[in-house]
Amino acid sequence: MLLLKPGLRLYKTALDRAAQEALLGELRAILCDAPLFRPKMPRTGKEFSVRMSNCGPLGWVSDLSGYRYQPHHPETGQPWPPMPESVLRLWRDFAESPVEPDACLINYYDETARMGPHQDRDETDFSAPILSLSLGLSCRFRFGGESRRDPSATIRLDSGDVLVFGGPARKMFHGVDRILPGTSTLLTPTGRINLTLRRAE
Ligand code: MD3
Ligand code: FE
Repeated sequence: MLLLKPGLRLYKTALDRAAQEALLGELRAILCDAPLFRPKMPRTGKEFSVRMSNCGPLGWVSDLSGYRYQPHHPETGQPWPPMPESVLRLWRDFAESPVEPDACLINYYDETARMGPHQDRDETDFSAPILSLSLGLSCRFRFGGESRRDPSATIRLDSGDVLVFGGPARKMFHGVDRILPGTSTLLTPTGRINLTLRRAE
């Protein structure tokens, strides 16, 4: 485990290649039920470059009316598929939290997608950490402080890495500067999948 700053823990290759492939099989089944959608920015309606889906009781969505957690897919109207046991196990193994996650956001990045610096503030309980798992192409991940103006640093996240954001790191600014093409053969078509496990309510 690497402590990047207070509350920010990195576990390199928390999942080995076989475990990544097994989890990917489960994610493919989830994405058949709950297809990736392209969220839009509130007010402007500008589309995200990242496509998203969710599993678990609640899913994060964004559209013209705002950001929120809701129990159904915004396009199919169906409830989100359940969180796989392997995903819950990740939380139990690494999150060091007594509460269970009720939301798992699935982000898909093609080679050109990025995510600008932002804070995650749509949850009601900030005492629970957020756990992120990276699969597929590596990325340059940027993290800073609680103010947008605070200095920031970057690290490379590779397939199988787990990051846990808790305590003083829970409200830090963070984003994905860019995807690094040619760094993984896990996904076909190529790209990066990031799972974020959260306690939304
Ligand atoms: C730090 N996703 O979905 S995961 C997001 O790689 C998001 O897809 C990025 O930021 C991705 O909101 C980064 C890492 C992450 C997730 C949540 C955080 C970092 C965080 C919440 C608080 C602080
Ligand atoms: Fe975020």
